[in-house]
Amino acid sequence: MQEKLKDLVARATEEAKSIHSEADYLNIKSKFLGKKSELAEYMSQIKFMSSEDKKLFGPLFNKIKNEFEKLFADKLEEAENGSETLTFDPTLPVNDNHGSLHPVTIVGREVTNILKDMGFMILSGPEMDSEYYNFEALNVPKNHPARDMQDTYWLDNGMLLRTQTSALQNRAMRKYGIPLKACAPGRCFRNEDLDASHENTFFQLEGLVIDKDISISNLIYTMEGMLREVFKKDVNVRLRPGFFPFTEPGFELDCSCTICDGKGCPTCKNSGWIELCPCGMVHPNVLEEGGIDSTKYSGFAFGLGLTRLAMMKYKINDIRVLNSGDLRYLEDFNVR
Ligand code: FA5
Repeated sequence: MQEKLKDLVARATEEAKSIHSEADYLNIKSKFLGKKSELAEYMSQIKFMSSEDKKLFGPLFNKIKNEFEKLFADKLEEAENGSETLTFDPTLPVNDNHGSLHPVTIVGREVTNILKDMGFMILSGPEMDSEYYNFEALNVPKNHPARDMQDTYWLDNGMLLRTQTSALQNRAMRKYGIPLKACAPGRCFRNEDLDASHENTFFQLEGLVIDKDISISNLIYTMEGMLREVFKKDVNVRLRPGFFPFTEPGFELDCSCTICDGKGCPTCKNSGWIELCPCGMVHPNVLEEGGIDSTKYSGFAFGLGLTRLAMMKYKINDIRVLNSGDLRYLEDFNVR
């Protein structure tokens, strides 16, 4: 009976939304409260109930009846006053389905907490940004071929959707100066051909450390410490030279593919490795553009692919499911 009543309340609440005139009101009132209504039918059964059920359902029937009367009358009043609004209905049955955090959110929080413990402050920047911050301040002038490395979504207003969280570097330098130890997780956008490891919308986490005597050893130490904490074990990583106009030298840090244990699969394009965290020493031009004397200070930066990290950590073999909105899939990550 309780289930039937819950269902009845849900239907009445839904139908009450369609009361726009007195005629609607009378029809719906008759349907849910009239002599031949479902509620009237349930109420007529009370005489056959045990005394225990009578105690339970008697007051419940009356409560529902009164609430229906009020609900329908309120809806009519709203319609007549022209002030129809969507209202929260406290009589609706509680929905047991609860949400869970997205795997990228879980990993993003983990990494930022690890970096926070290492003394990094956490920043965030705009997703719509200017050409200056996304490219020029990063030593990538107009017509520089490196712009082709990241297919950009240009907007009608002359701005762009940031292709990398590195767009935050110049702002961070200008705003906080040195010593600087900051990280910035955020969404990036690229007009990519999609495949198992490429999305057009994905998350990165930028890291930036600038001070006196910062060296490649500091960079490697930080990367290793961070990844060990994330995976909770030593992970197989390799560092190889990489080109980024805003680093000198620059590196690609790859992680052994956890989907195939490094044997080769479609996710890692049969290489056994996933490009995870490019990094390098901040280029002197970038420091100068940020108002920092490159003869006195040095720094390192990294751009961790957070979406790819979530894939590696949770052994997700296709990046596209992460943006698919398929709740059955996301329910596996039952973390709130
Ligand atoms: C960059 O975006 C640089 N800004 C990173 C950097 C920062 C280098 C600081 C040096 C110093 P790259 O284009 O390789 O580099 O992207 C960085 C990471 O983002 C990749 O390793 C990958 O993990 C992730 N990534 C890039 N494109 C995509 C994509 N289409 N889908 C999913 N993840 C991506």
